Amino acid sequence: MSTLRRRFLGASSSEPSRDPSPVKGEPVTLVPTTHLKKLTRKRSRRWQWMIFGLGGLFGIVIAAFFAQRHDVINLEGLIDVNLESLLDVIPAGIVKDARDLTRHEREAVNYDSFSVGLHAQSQGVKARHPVIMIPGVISTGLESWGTEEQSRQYFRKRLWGSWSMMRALVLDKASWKRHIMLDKHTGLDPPGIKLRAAQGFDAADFFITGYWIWNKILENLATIGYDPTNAFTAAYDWRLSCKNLEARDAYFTRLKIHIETALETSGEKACLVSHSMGSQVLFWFFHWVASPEHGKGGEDWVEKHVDSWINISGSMLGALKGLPAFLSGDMKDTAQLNAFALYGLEKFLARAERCEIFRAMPGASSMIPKGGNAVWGNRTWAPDDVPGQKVSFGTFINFRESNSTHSPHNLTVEESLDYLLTNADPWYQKQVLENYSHGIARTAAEVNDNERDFRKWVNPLESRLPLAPHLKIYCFYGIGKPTERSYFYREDQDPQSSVNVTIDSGFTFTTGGDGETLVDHGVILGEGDGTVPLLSTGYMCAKGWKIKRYNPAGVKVKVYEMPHEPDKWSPRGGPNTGDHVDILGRSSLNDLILRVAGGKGSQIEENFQSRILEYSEKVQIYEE
Ligand SMILES: *[C@@H]1O[C@H](CO)[C@@H](O)[C@H](O)[C@H]1NC(C)=O
Ligand SMILES: *[C@@H]1O[C@H](CO)[C@@H](O)[C@H](O)[C@H]1NC(C)=O
Ligand SMILES: *[C@@H]1O[C@H](CO)[C@@H](O)[C@H](O)[C@H]1NC(C)=O
Ligand SMILES: *[C@@H]1O[C@H](CO)[C@@H](O)[C@H](O)[C@H]1NC(C)=O
Ligand SMILES: *[C@@H]1O[C@H](CO)[C@@H](O)[C@H](O)[C@H]1NC(C)=O
Ligand SMILES: CC(=O)N[C@H]1CO[C@H](CO)[C@@H](O)[C@@H]1O
Repeated sequence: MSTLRRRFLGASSSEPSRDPSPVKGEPVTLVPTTHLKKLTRKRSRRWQWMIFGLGGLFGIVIAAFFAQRHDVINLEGLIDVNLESLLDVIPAGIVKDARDLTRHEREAVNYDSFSVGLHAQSQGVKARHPVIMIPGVISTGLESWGTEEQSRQYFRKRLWGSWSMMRALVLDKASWKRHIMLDKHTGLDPPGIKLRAAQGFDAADFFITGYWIWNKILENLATIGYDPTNAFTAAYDWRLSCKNLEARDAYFTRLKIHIETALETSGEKACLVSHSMGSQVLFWFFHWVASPEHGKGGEDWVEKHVDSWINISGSMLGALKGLPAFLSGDMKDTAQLNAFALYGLEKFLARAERCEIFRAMPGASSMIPKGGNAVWGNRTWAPDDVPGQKVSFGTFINFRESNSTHSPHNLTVEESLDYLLTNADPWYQKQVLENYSHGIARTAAEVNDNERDFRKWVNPLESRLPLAPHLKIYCFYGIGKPTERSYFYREDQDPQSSVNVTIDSGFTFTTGGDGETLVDHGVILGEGDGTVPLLSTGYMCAKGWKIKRYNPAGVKVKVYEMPHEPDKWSPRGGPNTGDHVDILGRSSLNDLILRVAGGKGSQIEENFQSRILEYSEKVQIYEE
């Protein structure tokens, strides 16, 4: 077995995994649609397009189907009735395959509904701790509440995460951009425009109708006795920085009050469930709530109010694929939810425009990788390199050849960040530097001081876990899905382009031999959940929080890794997917959540299958 293969299968298992990994003898593309192998890359893109378009379609008639919104939706009827009227905006090719898709989607949505909950219930697991869910970046819908002339047509429509978004994007791009982009200097809505996060379970149960996000978890929670009185989705406007989330929406104040009320009414501490960027928001909350200048809850607030934190696909150290988006507006089609939401962006916006939009979403900048070279490696070495690897992951941005003086040399993650900041407009530079921090605190004294500095609060390498000795943290994440780790870039020759560099997407190869590395369209693939690299999901849980200064109270941290074993027939990967987003529908993940919420988390055994422990030892962060 090649190194590459072993790596994607998880290192410690020498026997073949139940469902062979995506890497099956044939070159892997970044599009993880193994179930659609017969489709070409091009078709599968079309397919995303279709889901997107169709999802929006359902949105339009959503009211009619509200009662049966989950699972079986009568797609055929919808298509006949509505597609005609929308042909002006949807490319014709999409319509053709609609029926095909309908079938796929229905199968995909149907598997296993409620079954995990029923099984847990039969084993005596029942609702105990109030559950509060904090969704990830991009998956929360954003609604327009502006009442000025330009916004009236969008009133209470979702300009993010619905057909309205697509429609606005196609019909009036300038207006859509004006709505979605925050003011460059305040990081808040521009004058006259008002976009707010959708609220309640509806905010994140489905991204677009038929495309579930949290709905499976809701089904299973309901089966063991949860309902709106003891479960709650704390949706937020992910475009905002944490600081502005509080300033504009009093988001953290509301979250605090909600958790306090939950304790008061149920007599039980809360179980917090966060996904992806939600983990960062929650981590920030823990600092905020204890701070005498901010939440005023006191150092023991978390200890008194929170039983457990389930941290799903948490990306504390950032998602590397965010950097190219900010740097050059590049978005590889990863068939993730992101690509899904962003597909329209890719289709209708030039790279420079996308770059501009991303930069005008300060919340998303919290995903910029943290820890610098100590975590991500230098030009010749990275902690997650395997022996014999030809191109180290450490050079984050590789230039094959350099033509002009403008072109930078190869860059590490740390250097890329500098490059990004020095080349970006001053307002962006200012926003990032004034609101975030990407370094490492090497001493306990430094960590303690940082409790007073809100910029450090999304970075677990510069701030600590709450002083809550009875808090339990569960880190659940997928492994074994090829994930963007570093890039080949080239200079952008296009004189129209204001972005000087771009991913060298004409470049695909495997290095072959021992230490094989896969480069797909300019992207060097490493380990992870398809979106977030293993180092980012796993490091803090496996090692970082064992370092005293980052976890002085000794909060218990349990890791459960879930290998990516997608079903071939299911567009969403089925019950054993490890994908960053689709994992929310994974059976074992649902089962674990129910156990923790039901107060039986202590029965969960740790499960390590990747080489994260080995890699973590090589990360250059040590006890004081
Ligand atoms: C990169 O880091 C490795 C491991 O610490 C070290 O051996 C190597 O000399 C470093 N290389 C450079 C170019 O700094
Ligand atoms: C940058 O990296 C590429 C591939 O890793 C290598 O071929 C090239 O020589 C490097 N360039 C410089 C200037 O180091
Ligand atoms: C859990 O959360 C922390 C902080 O949010 C993060 O460092 C860690 O990587 C997360 N991982 C998972 C998978 O839970
Ligand atoms: C270098 O410049 C030549 C001529 O201008 C161009 O054809 C080539 O694509 C450039 N190479 C890179 C890597 O930009
Ligand atoms: C592109 O390069 C020019 C010249 O070096 C520089 O002034 C400009 O800021 C760069 N633009 C971006 C977006 O990096
Ligand atoms: C986006 C954001 O939160 N920007 C803030 C960054 O920090 C400065 C200084 O505290 C604020 O003025 C910005 O609003």
